[in-house]
Amino acid sequence: MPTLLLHGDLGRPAALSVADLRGWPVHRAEVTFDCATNGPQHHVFEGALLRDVVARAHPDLEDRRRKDRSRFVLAVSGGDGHHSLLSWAELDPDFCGSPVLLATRLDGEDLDEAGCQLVVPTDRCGARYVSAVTHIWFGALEVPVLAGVS
Ligand SMILES: Nc1nc2c(c(=O)[nH]1)N[C@H]1C(S)=C(S)[C@@H](COP(=O)(O)O)O[C@H]1N2
Ligand SMILES: [Mo]
Repeated sequence: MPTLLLHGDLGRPAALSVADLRGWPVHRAEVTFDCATNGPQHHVFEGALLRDVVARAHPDLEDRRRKDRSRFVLAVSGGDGHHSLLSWAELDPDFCGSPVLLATRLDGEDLDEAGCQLVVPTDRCGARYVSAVTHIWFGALEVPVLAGVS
């Protein structure tokens, strides 16, 4: 069964199957997104809120001011090498509070065989609806300190 690896600046990184993702409250999203090649797509997704899944992995966000939380990002990878980025602020209720899902069901069919799918209901286009998610990296933007550059 496919699993996704949730890793990065987390106290408790996790390998999660689609069945594991059913351990969070289920949210539903009925969405229409545009695909550059196939036109408008209409789907019903059910699954866990990505922010709930990340919260249980002990992200390095505790006691951080909003301003300090605003530099965290999530990189979501599909098994075929398709990658998309989200900012933590998109998910954080103090900012956009977008109900981004890790879907366990698509149009009434379980995704256990295929792997979970990222659902960004606020997106107009389908590019970030990453299917067969294998990795999610969570972490903060760091500015490199380069010797000799000021
Ligand atoms: N893993 C993976 N997910 C992906 C893509 C991809 O190439 N690989 N394409 C994206 C794009 S561009 C669109 S429009 C939607 C299409 O979703 P659909 O096939 O369910 O209509 O999937 C998205 N998710
Ligand atoms: Mo697309």
